[in-house]
Amino acid sequence: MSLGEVVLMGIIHPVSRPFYPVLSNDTTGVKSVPRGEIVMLTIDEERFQESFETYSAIGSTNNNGLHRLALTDEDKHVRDQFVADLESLGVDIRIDQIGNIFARRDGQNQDIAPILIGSHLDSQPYGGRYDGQLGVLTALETLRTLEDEGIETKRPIEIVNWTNEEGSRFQHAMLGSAVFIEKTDLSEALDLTDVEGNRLGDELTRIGYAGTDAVEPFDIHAYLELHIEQGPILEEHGNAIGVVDGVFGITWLRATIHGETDHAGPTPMHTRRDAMATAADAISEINRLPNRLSADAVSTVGELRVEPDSINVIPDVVEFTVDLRSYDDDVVAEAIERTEAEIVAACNRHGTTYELEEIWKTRHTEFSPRVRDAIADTAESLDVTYESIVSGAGHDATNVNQAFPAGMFFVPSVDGKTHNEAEYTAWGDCVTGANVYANAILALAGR
Ligand code: HGY
Ligand code: MN
Ligand code: MN
Repeated sequence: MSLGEVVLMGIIHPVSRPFYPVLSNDTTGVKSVPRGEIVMLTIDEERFQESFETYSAIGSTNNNGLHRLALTDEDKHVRDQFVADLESLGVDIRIDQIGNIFARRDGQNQDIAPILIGSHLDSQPYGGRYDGQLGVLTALETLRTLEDEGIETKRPIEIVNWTNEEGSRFQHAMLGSAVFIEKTDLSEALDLTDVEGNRLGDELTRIGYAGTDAVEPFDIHAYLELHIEQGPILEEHGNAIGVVDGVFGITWLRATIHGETDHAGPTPMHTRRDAMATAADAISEINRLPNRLSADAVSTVGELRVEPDSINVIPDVVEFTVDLRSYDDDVVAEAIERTEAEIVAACNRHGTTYELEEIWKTRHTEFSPRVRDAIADTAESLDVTYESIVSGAGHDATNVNQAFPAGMFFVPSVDGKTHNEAEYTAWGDCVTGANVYANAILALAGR
């Protein structure tokens, strides 16, 4: 029975007053819900806010952001907090070999595929408090609310914190979920190193999250992730949530330009083989590329490394990364070709050479209509305004959707700001999102 039917049959509480579960007076402790009665869950706002503040204090920066790179001590501390919260819920916790933390809340029928809920707790170097964290805490609050109401859903519910969603310290992004669906090889992932040469597998061991559970995709009935929009649309349109149709395709490249060191003084300009001047030319052209490709195409050069990095030496090696995205995979393919053409042209001008490596590629994804409908039906039954939206940011749901029916919805980001300590979502929007999420999970899990 889809939520739509249940909404028609059930009692719908006007959103103006707090809605509360309509439960039978069954005294067995686990209250069962009479057939045909719709149960509208209301999360515990105080507890939700308290958790948000507790988690935000772990790895917090002076500007109210988060510095919680994957597998650092800060990530360990927030993982420990998450595990402690799961333990007090009495759910069955598992940690897999890439450090994904799962926990399972039993359903009436243990043999049918669970609903998977969650997001990520790692952050960008100077990121915001909502990216990823809000999704994990919304999922945690959903389990807590189901517990409060003594609701035993038909399906089991699994909650997850994915390892290294951001891909900032260890490239590539959405790593834990990619290993989970066997898109990225576990041993390759464990051998990834950060700029200081720390190996991912060793860091998992160091922080105590090198799980022993095999990384293998268990059957999932539906995955639902709540995330901040990380863009300006919902705020501009005044809608409370964005039901995500799909996510951009993304490709990450690493370019290395080779020139020749020489003295900054006596070396005439026309004899130089300047790797920095080459990179500068190429980067400014790469930045102009998207306008010539499509309305949604974007390109970003986020990392730059220079050798020998000395003020009076012409650089001989310059390395930079390129992040290319569009909802149209052909546009991304075109952007890759044109990026390489710009690098070749710049090398020809400066007498330098280059290497270009593809670090990561993920095609665009379109989410499950069934999950999208469950979100939209729930928003309608709660009288919450919503619109369809596409995500330029990558998410773990992209990977899960390649193996199981997945979906996402967004809550607004003030000024669209994100990957920035100023990232902010009004608390009322967080609570609205959490109520929609809890009820959509209840609808998907059935009772
Ligand atoms: O790269 C992304 O879009 C995400 O923040 N990992
Ligand atoms: Mn995120
Ligand atoms: Mn992010």
